Amino acid sequence: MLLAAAPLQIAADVWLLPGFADSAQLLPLVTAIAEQAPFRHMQVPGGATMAVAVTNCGELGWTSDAHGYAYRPSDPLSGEPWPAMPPRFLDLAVRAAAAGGWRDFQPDACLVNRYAVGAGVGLHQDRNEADFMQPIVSVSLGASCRFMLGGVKRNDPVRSHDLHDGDVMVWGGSARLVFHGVRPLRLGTRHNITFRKAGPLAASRPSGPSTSTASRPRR
Ligand code: MD3
Ligand code: FE
Repeated sequence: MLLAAAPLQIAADVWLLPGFADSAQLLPLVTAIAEQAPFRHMQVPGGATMAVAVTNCGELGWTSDAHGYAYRPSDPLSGEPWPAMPPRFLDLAVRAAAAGGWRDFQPDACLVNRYAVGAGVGLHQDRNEADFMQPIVSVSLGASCRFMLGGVKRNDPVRSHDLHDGDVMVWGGSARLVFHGVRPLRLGTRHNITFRKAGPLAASRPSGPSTSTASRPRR
């Protein structure tokens, strides 16, 4: 049994769950994912290469290239589907979202970031997901980092917080589109796992009595 502190609200709709995750259980699963879908440094629009190395598991994976960002069902390096999301990952993500107050989190995408010394990510928003009603859950493993938490406008004031091994962050609602980043790592290696509901909103279904395929209007 892990000793985890009580959830801390660090901003509106942003929760920190200190020590909620167990890196000894999770890091071997990260290693197994990377054996199927290796970490790589993706290009970003404009032509630069990310300092952070990434891979994915789950139905959809976050990708970037010179043309833009996209969630894709398969790994562009291999053409194969991303590795399945380990049940322990899904369980952790759903429990963390619930601890932050989001009761129906259905992540279909899991981005795994790897930071070496000197690697960081500048202020950005996560806005390539289809449904901003769903939160994001992020799990920090390994070396501590300092992350930056801004507001919904790029020039809003930024506050810094430390994230340590096993810390989990959950944010959504009014914080879903806040700018955030990670300062370059000073020491060690850090992994971060983020869980998102990336896929499209469910198609709206007729609410009346069910109709046969034959009588359904065609489009
Ligand atoms: C966002 N990852 O993958 S998650 C990303 O640590 C990403 O690897 C970073 O940004 C990482 O898109 C940051 C940590 C985090 C923490 C609190 C937040 C992101 C946040 C609060 C609001 C919005
Ligand atoms: Fe982000």
